Amino acid sequence: MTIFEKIIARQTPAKIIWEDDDAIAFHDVNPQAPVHVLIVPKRVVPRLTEATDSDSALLGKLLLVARDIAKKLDLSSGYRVVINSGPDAGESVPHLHVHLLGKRALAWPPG
Ligand code: DGP
Repeated sequence: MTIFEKIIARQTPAKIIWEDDDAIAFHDVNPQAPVHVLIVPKRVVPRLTEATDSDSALLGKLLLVARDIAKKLDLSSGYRVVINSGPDAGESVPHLHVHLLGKRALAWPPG
């Protein structure tokens, strides 16, 4: 069980800000910006590389949830949405998730 499955099952606490049958969103425990939210599908897809065409609705939903949370948290001056897939990207939890970062200027290119 990944840490995110434990959060979904309420076995590990998290600051949950949104949830429905398909996904959950909570604040990252190690925030890289004043707002750093993770949007996580409840069904385990380990990483984007392993997503299939049948996951298209779920993947689209994660982005639209990011849009809605950005609005709710007033990220009106901009925000970044990130998916780390695999070791070179720094993926540390093998359960697909979308990072939503905002409330500060974010450098480009990323490190
Ligand atoms: P990634 O490196 O893309 O796999 O991102 C994993 C993120 O998960 C990382 O930013 C830290 C966060 N994280 C890890 N463990 C926990 C936890 O127990 N609670 C919360 N809220 N976030 C966690």
